[in-house]
Amino acid sequence: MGKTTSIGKIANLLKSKGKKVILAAGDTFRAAAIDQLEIWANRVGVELIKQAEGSDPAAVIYDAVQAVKARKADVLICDTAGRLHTKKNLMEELKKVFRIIDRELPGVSREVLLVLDATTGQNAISQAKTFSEVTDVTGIVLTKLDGTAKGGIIIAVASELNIPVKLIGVGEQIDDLQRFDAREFAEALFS
Ligand SMILES: Nc1nc2c(ncn2[C@@H]2O[C@H](COP(=O)(O)OP(=O)(O)O)[C@@H](O)[C@H]2O)c(=O)[nH]1
Ligand SMILES: [Mg+2]
Repeated sequence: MGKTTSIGKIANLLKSKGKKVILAAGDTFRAAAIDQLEIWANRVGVELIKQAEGSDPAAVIYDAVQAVKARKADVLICDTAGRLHTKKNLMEELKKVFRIIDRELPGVSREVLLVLDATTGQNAISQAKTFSEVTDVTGIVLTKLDGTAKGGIIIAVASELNIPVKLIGVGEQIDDLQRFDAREFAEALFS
């Protein structure tokens, strides 16, 4: 895991590059998830669009898209739930969110980042396979690479999945996010 934390870090990175960022609290499953994203939004200094716990994530995203249009924001980052015990519902939820975005913001460039916890090893890879069956995942954020996890998981993820690792999380702080460069990584390994 590490989705919400990664969103906070990515928002900070984009804001520091002058982008106007809006966050959407699309994980409505738990109130704590909304609060956590709100803390990040305040820390980074970006707007958060949220609704009450239990509301329809697609409705939150709809509101967020309207806010993006009204404020002429550059980037909208949507948090999602990640619970796999309700996989089918989660996938339906995600599809609905994608439909809203397609309809309301046609033609905008869109990234679907899958956040994987490096400490879960092979489990991360099977999770990625499940997700990429239903959604067009454009990149992976591999978190918790600061812990005991070995960089080997990056190689496994990169070789077993056809999805580029774009960012890596190396801690819980706002700056603990790095761009991942496969070539640099390989050179460091073999030099
Ligand atoms: N050490 C470490 N902890 C992380 C990293 N990314 C997230 N975490 C921690 O992992 C926990 C779960 O993260 P969270 O963002 O809430 O995951 P989510 O449930 O997928 O949204 C939190 O305690 C985070 O501080 C990372 O790159 N390194
Ligand atoms: Mg979360």
